[in-house]
Amino acid sequence: MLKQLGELASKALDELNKVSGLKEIRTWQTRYLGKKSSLTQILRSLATLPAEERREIGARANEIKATFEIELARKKKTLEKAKIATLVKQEALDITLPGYSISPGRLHPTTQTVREICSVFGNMGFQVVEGPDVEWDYYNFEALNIPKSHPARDMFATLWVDFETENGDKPMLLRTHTSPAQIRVMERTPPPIRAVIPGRVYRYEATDATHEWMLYQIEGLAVDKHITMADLKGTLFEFTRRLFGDKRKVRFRCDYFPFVEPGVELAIDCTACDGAGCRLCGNTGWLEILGAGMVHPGVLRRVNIDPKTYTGFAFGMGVERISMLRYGIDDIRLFYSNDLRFLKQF
Ligand code: FA5
Repeated sequence: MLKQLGELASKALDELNKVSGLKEIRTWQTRYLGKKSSLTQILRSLATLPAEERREIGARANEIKATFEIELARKKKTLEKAKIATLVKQEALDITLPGYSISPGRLHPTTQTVREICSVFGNMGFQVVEGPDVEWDYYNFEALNIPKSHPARDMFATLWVDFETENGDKPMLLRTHTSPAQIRVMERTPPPIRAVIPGRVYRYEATDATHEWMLYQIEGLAVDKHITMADLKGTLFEFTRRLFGDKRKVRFRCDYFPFVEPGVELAIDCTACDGAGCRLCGNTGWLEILGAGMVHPGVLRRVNIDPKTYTGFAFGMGVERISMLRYGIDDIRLFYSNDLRFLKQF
C-alpha cells in the first residue's frame, strides 16, 4: 500500500502542476481530496489494518494529504493572481477604485448589559457561573420549595419539554428562571459562596411591550456564616448605585417567592420621570427591577447545608428590563426582532 500511496502522490502532484484554470482545480480537488478519492478511502480503511501497518500507512497517508492541501492552496493563489493580472490588462478591473469598507460588528445590547452587571458583581467578589437552559423539574421547582400541585407553580408559565411517564422518565422543561442554578451551585460548592449566574429563561407568555417569552436573567447567590438581610440590602443598594448612578432612589418592599424567607422586591425611582409618575412607571414613580430574599432554610437543608450554621441571600433580575431603563427603550420586543436599525444604536 505504501508503493500505491507513493504513485498516487506523484501522479496527483504532476497533474496539479499542469492545471491552468480555477475550474480545473476544483475537479482536481474532488478527484484527489474528495470523499470518494483513493486517499480518503485509504484513510477510512486504516482501522481494518494490523496495528504495525496502520501506524506506517496512516502516517504516510496523512503526510500526503497535508502536502496536497498545501500545494492546492499555493496553486489556487497563483491562479487567482494570474486571473486578476489578466483582468487588469484587459481593463475589466479598475484597481484604483476604493474598496468596500467593512463595518465592524458590535455586541448585542443584552450582552453588553449582562457583561456590565457581571462586572459590577465581579468587583464585589462574586464569581460568574452558568447553568443549563433545559432543566429538570426538580431543579426548577421541587428543590426551590415548589412541589407538584403547589399553587406557586401558577406563577410560572412553563414550556415543558418532557413529562413524567410510567417508565420513570422525569419531567423536563425550559427553565422559567435562573434560580435552579442556585441549587446546582450549592450542590457542588461548600460555603462560602458568592456567585452570579447569567442566562436565558423561557416562559409561555403572551408578549407585549414589557414581556418577552425568552429573556435573560441574572441570578445572585451568597451563602456564608452570619449573612443577614443587611448584607442583601447593602449589596443590592451598591449594585444599583454602580449601575444607575448616585441619583436613583431605591425601595425595598415585601414580596413572595417560595424559595426565600423573607422575600423582597427592589424598585428604583423611575428613570424617565424621576419619580413624578409617567407612562413608563404606570404613574407610580417606581420601577421594579428584581426579586430577592434570604435563602429559605428548607432549600439549604435540601443541598446539605446546615441552616443553623449558614445563611444566605439570593436575587434574580431581568436583563432586558434593566437595559430598557438604562437606554430608554420602550418596547422589549425590539431586542430580538433582529432589526439592524435598532441594534446599530448600541
Ligand atoms: C423570578 O424569576 C425569581 N426567580 C427571582 C428571584 C431570585 C427571587 C432569587 C428571589 C430570589 P420574577 O418572575 O419576578 O422572579 O422575575 C425576575 C425578573 O425577571 C423580573 O423582575 C423582571 O425584571 C424579569 N421578567 C420576568 N418575566 C419577564 C418577562 N416575561 N419579560 C421580561 N422580563 C421579565
